[in-house]
Amino acid sequence: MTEPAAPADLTAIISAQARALGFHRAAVVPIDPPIPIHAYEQWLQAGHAGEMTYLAAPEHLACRADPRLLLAEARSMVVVALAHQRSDPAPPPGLVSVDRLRGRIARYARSEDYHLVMRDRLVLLADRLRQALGRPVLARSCVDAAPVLERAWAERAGLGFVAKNTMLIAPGLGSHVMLGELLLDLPLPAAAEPDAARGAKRRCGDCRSCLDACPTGAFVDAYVLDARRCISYLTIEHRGAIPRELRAAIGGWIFGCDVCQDVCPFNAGGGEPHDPALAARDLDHALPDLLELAGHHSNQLRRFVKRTSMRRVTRDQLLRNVAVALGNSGDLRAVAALVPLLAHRAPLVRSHAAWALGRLCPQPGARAALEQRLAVEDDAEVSAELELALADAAAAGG
Ligand code: B12
Ligand code: SF4
Ligand code: SF4
Repeated sequence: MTEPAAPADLTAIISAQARALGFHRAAVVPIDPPIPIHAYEQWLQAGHAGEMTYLAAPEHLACRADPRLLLAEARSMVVVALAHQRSDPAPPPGLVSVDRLRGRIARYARSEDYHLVMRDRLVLLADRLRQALGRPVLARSCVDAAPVLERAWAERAGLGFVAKNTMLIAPGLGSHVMLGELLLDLPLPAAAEPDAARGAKRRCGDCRSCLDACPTGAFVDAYVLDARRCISYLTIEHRGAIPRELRAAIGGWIFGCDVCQDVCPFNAGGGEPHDPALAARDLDHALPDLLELAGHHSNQLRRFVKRTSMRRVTRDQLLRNVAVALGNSGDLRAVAALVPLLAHRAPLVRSHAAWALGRLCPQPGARAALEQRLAVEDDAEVSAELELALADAAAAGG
């Protein structure tokens, strides 16, 4: 039986146990005073949250303003960071290069779902604390979905700094880290020298690479993102039709986007190794084959997203995204994969397949397929997309 730890040692114990559980960074921060939410409220008022209306629900706002509403007894918070893969795999022999018919999935979503991985480890961390203290400890784990201002708390805890692309950058790890928290009823002092705070004072300086590189121009300003234009929002959170004027800029992304991180100098170089649990599941998740995905039936798509963060999208959304990426491929082979999607049961999929075929005209077959579908289509919005696609095709000489 181990001796119960003195409270003064707890911060060190937490840090050591978090490391033992695989977290790359961990730091403790008192929960009082809470972080002001006016920047967050301004962001909501400007409409930047788009359809993510849950972010503005009164109870959600109240919790963000004071995490004690998530756990009344909470006195402190452990903030953890877990690094996911930051590079793409080399194409295997036979797949000469990453061709245009390979889509792109944000790196955090190619692996086992980080929500599950981090939640399980935070629960274990709480158990180990109970053991160390030899008494019950009230704890609540939060990963992404809970109404916590995760980046701002991570910054206050000393894990890193919030950068112009709004990402939390942890020195030595870059921004390819996922965040989680453990609320505790223990009155822990903030670490005198928070884990990994070294270099946290380095900021963006004059750099603005991410702001300039964003394909859809989603940054209103440094530190302010209009989610409605962000590819991550458009491919994941947005349920309906993707605004036509943004589709071409989405390129090959079918779930999320990493562009504003890829251009960041803080992400250059190898960095510390990622957690093995957050490595890409296989080649199909690292370099998804768009033709194959477009032909998948429901069960295959369900298997593809199973236990990954991609569970968040419906199969229709995923096919919508695949259709857009195929339309952007400029590759003749995409036509044969898109034509069957014109007859898909979901109008959302049919309309995006129409747009994609319009972009691929004058490839053989694309125009004829659009005309045939228009003759039988009974959904007004899909018919309108078919007509626009035919007009695009005519303008392009198809
Ligand atoms: C909604 C949401 C989104 C939205 C909106 C993103 C956004 N920038 O606001 C969309 C769908 C677009 C999105 C996209 C992504 N997301 Co997201 N998302 C969230 C979520 C659920 C809430 C974020 C939020 O509240 N946004 C509103 C803004 C106003 O708040 P904020 O970004 O936290 O900003 C704070 C600071 O920037 C600070 N601040 C504001 N102005 C200024 C100015 C200065 C000078 C400073 C220093 C600070 C500062 O105050 C703000 C409020 O306190 C969080 C999880 C969570 N519970 O927090 C994950 C989260 C932010 N997302 C995450 C990730 C990984 C992503 C993507 C990289 C996924 C991808 N690859 O596609 C992209 C990145 C896009 C980007 N550049 O932000 C991670 C970020 C990890 C990290 N290292 O920062 C989080 C923390 C999830 C997690 N648990 O790990 N996301
Ligand atoms: S994730 Fe992509 S679309 Fe969103 S802000 Fe970053 S670069 Fe722009
Ligand atoms: S690309 Fe430059 S401006 Fe953007 S987050 Fe990185 S350092 Fe900051």
